[in-house]
Amino acid sequence: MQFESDPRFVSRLTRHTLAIILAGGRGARLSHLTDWRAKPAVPFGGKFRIIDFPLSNCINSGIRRVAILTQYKSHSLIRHVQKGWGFLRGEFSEFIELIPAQQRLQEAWYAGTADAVYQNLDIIRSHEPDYVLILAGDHIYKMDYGAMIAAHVAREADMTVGCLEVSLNMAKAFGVMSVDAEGRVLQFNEKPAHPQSLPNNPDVALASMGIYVFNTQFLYEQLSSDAENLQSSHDFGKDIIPKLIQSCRVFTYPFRDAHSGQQAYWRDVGTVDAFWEANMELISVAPELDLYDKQWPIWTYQEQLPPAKFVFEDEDRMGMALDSMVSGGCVVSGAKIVHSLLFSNVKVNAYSQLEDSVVLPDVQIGQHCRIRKAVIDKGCVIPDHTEIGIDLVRDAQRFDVSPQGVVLVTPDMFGQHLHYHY
Ligand code: ADQ
Ligand code: ADP
Repeated sequence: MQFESDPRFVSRLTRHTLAIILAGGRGARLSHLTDWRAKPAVPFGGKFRIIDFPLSNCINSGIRRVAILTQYKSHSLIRHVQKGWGFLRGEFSEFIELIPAQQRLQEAWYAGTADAVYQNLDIIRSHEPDYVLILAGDHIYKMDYGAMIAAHVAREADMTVGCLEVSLNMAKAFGVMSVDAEGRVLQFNEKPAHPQSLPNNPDVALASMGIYVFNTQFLYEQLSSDAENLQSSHDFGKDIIPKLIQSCRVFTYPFRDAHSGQQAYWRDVGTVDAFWEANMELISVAPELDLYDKQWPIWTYQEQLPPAKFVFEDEDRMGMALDSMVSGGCVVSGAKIVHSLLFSNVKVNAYSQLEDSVVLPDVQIGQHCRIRKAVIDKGCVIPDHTEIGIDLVRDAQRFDVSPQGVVLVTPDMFGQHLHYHY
């Protein structure tokens, strides 16, 4: 095998790969969390934004040429990437480049995901990569893309699709595949009404992660031919892959943990419930997603902030946090935080109680507030005596209550859209 005869095999592949992160989608199911920002810019895990995960995966995998395609409400995404991800060295041909939709080939914004890549083919060409790795900007996972590209090359594939096993009832939201014994894709159905299960397990389907490795020349040919097809919606899942599998070598790459061989952690925090749950999971004793792993650090932009502070005012006002994660710049003054995740710069004032909640950066919570099972968006100023998550019927009149009873509160709901922090 090439791996054994040439120990530099994988690093040579990653060095000749250009990653393209599709970061233009709104993520409408995240409700008001994506009213003013693209889904990849949504804060996650106390100090990150979702895009930090695919970006960190690229850097940790040795892929140092990355283009980020943006479209929907990209201001805070662009600002974050510019502030936090400018450390690569142009002299070594390393870059993380932001490419907004700009009607470069036609007088239209990006149509589907394939069109977003097609409209930038000349930029891709100018970098002369051997492989193009197409990624979604909106999933939480830690993955070594080098192993996926190596598998692609070892099988002499034209295209490789990262895949996961998902339960059959979830599969409707994915591209669903069937494969032969070697993992070659035989069928691909984008978001099928009746997903096909695995032959050996009727409860499970093989789903696309929406991440792809292409041989560069092959990608040019496919996108150019798709662009001429007036019937096409120019989407990888809907148009390109189903057509390719007839005549080309398209393989799956199962995303497994390198040590255990089990399916690895991967979350699409696409709904308020999933977002709340994935953040809450991080608080548990040994979460599946290890943010403390020095082998695979997640990078981000972070403000220089003082340590979190817990102020004991008197016996009735003991500032404390139990079973929680609290980021820098927070001040919990005579308030009680239980099983919650506070992002940077959150201030919680006396006699307030917070439980099972996720509080995004720059939030101020007044005195005597009771907050349960909530997601509080960045920049909210919560007035004294506010109750959230106690009476869901009343909450539904002014906030957003999810199917599983998570209350989402944004600055707009308090008429506070001018309180913006930079
Ligand atoms: P979806 O997630 O539904 O399915 P889509 O909405 O096209 O696919 O988004 C894919 C990625 O592209 C996201 O990161 C999104 O932000 C971005 N994006 C969408 N439109 C864009 C545009 N016009 N410009 C730039 N970026 C854009 C896909 C696959 C499925 C697979 C799932 C896995 O189509 O087959 O199962 O991902 O989540
Ligand atoms: P993030 O919370 O992702 O950091 P920002 O606070 O920077 O986002 O907001 C993202 C963008 O949306 C900014 O350009 C901001 O001015 C704009 N924005 C946010 N809320 C509103 C609003 N209510 N009305 C108009 N623009 C808004």
